[in-house]
Amino acid sequence: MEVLERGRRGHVEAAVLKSVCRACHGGCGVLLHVEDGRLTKVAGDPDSPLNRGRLCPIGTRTLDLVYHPDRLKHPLRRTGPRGGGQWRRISWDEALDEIAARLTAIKRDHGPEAIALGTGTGRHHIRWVSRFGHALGTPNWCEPGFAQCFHPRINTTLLTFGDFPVCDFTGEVAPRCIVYWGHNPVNSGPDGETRFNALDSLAANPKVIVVDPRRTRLAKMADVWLQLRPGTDDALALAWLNVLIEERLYDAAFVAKWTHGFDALAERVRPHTPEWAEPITWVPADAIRAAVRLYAATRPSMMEWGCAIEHTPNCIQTVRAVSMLPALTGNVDVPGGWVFGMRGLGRFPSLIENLTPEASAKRLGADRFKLLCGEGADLPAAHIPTLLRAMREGVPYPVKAFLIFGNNTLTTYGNSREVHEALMKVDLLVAADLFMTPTTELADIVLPAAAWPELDQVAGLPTLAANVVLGQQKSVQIGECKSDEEIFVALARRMELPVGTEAVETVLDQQVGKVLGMTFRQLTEVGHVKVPFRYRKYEDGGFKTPTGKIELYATRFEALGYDPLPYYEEPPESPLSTPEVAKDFPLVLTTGARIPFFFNSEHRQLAALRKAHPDPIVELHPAAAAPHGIRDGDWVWIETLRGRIRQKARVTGDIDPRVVHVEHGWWFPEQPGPEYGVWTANANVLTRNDPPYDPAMGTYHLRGLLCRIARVQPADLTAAGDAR
Ligand SMILES: Nc1nc2c(c(=O)[nH]1)N[C@H]1C(S)=C(S)[C@@H](COP(=O)(O)OP(=O)(O)OC[C@H]3O[C@@H](n4cnc5c(=O)[nH]c(N)nc54)[C@H](O)[C@@H]3O)O[C@H]1N2
Ligand SMILES: Nc1nc2c(c(=O)[nH]1)N[C@H]1C(S)=C(S)[C@@H](COP(=O)(O)OP(=O)(O)OC[C@H]3O[C@@H](n4cnc5c(=O)[nH]c(N)nc54)[C@H](O)[C@@H]3O)O[C@H]1N2
Ligand code: SF4
Ligand SMILES: [Mo]
Repeated sequence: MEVLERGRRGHVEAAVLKSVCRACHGGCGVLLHVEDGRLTKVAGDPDSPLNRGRLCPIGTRTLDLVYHPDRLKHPLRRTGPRGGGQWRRISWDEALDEIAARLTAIKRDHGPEAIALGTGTGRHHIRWVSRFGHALGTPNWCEPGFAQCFHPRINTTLLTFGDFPVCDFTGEVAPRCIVYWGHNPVNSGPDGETRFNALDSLAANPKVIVVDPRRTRLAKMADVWLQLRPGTDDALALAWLNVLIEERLYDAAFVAKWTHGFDALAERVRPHTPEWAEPITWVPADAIRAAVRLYAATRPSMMEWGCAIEHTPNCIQTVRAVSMLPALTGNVDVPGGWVFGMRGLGRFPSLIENLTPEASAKRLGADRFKLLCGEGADLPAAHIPTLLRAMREGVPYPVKAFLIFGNNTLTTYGNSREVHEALMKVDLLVAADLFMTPTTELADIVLPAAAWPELDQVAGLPTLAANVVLGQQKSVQIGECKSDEEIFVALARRMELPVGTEAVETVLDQQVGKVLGMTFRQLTEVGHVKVPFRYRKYEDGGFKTPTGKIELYATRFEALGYDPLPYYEEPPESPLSTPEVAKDFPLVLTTGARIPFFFNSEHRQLAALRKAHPDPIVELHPAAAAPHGIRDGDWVWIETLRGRIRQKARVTGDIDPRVVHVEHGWWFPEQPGPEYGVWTANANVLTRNDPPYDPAMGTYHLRGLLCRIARVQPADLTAAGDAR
């Protein structure tokens, strides 16, 4: 069926529209069926090379999301005290006028940097948040994943490989070996790939190596599973490099021709034998050797790396060390290995040129974390703990306004209690979201955001490499919801900003037109475009680095003042670095392994998904559970130096007896607002956001902390388990 006519607000009355699911980082092609102005079915697009007609549990429940009765449908203004849960419906004009007027006043009285913007991971509008910030003149925007998710991998590889590598799942040759390093794409895709491509690659029966403290489904089918102590990936990766080099298992011809600094790296990793790594990582030296030998002997191979390696304060050097494994084995830009994409989508007009050098220098954290906030960053962002301090204490200067476009700050930033304190301090808090959350409840003005089937966008997948470009199109209008992109344009126009006032479609046309030579609407008609692909692009003119080679010894790191070679650093809170804390908190805590039914803090209100996973689950070994009388299904207190939460026990032999895993993102939409139980089971009550941080990226510590456990007694439950 063709789209006959779009309604005044861009929606359609009846059609089957090609689009792309963005309920997670996105990428699955979909068919949106619309009848009488209502979305009636969302199906996987059989023509999409990224999912071939399939959808995951979350994508499958799209109608439940779009038509959920609790969706925010019109702007709201707080009437009582902040967090008091009293609201009044207002019009968009009133909401935008008030926000525009207050932002203009803050800008005038305190400078544009006193306005900060926040958003969530990989959202359709993520780049529009920084664009709006740059149009406003503020360098301060942030996203909880920037310092600890994906961007450490992006910024590191851009500086040392000259490009960002992704796994070649849609290419000419299937991988013969896949390493899943702190990554579980069976549950978590997509994050640089799509989950269906990742699953399909297993059909060719590759050798599988898993680096994970938990025996996941992938670990169960692995040829080698390395069950490491959380937070010690740097030590383990250095030991891999040691074995590759000492046993001469690397690709000598590739290394000689295409890498820089091999001898310095060899010297650096010489002491880091598997025997050195064993007591640190808890992985037997023999198992490390077996993994490296299998990896080196089986090509082509893919390195599937995940955010687990980015959740410690030695994030960048961990990423560096792991990235060298494909480099030393020549698995770069080859069929079935790591590849550099063709950049099918034009560079996003971020308007960063609107910031003067003086304004950029004020970005919170820019003086310290150059890969996150400064000249080493692909898209610089503010350092979250520094920003929160500016909100709380006015140091180094006050941040007066925080505008959140799609982030449940109280659940996904480290150390939720401090976050709460900061949010309570700002003069103006605005939140755009699909639902009321414990975070939007603290706002002054809440804006109803359009969900992904209700808006126009483009997506380039695999992320950044963009070999497939997909068009996402508005199908229906829900209440008075507006897309975040439209909100930015409306605010920019109202504030009469010098830039950032073009219509959304004009910007999409620019992005699509430059590279694909078509308009955005033409892209949505075809659904997706596959960009012609080439391997071994470095053979024409080398890698895009100062030396033209993959920089094992990173000259640009050195120029920025960081160690050009990877090193090990014990996490700041661990059995080895803080043995005195370990006396009271003897177990190692890791958080946040992904669940297929929820995306971070989302989807807890969708009944079908919640039924599949009703409670937050803490995983612990029978040997850890027994001394506390904890049995499978019991509620368990998990406590760190920051606070305590409770989750329900899964007592399992699939985790090390010394390790506990808790799920992240939990709140309970069914419980009374304004808190919705956010202090009960939220992993970030346990985590920390204080120094030390990664010196280049400012990363704080989410995995590999210290905790203790206890069985929740029936009397505790009546006390509601409040963590505050
Ligand atoms: N369904 C769904 N999909 C998602 C998300 C979601 O919430 N739900 N979130 C999205 C986001 S934001 C991201 S970043 C990705 C994350 O997805 P992934 O990168 O796959 O990361 P996780 O699932 O958090 O963790 C992967 C594995 O790391 C293990 N692990 C825990 N601690 C450590 C450690 O210290 N070292 C190592 N090597 N492994 C460790 C965990 O046991 C887990 O099995 O998923 C994205 N996709
Ligand atoms: N302890 C611990 N903490 C973690 C992690 C961990 O593993 N452990 N993982 C970290 C990582 S890797 C990441 S990336 C972050 C993720 O953090 P975020 O990506 O910020 O995820 P959420 O906080 O769930 O925020 C998403 C919010 O956006 C809303 N939303 C959905 N679609 C839209 C939209 O189109 N527009 C608007 N305006 N709102 C929308 C949702 O309703 C939800 O409230 O969490 C980090 N926090
Ligand atoms: S994997 Fe992501 S993009 Fe694909 S259907 Fe699920 S939520 Fe949508
Ligand atoms: Mo993430």
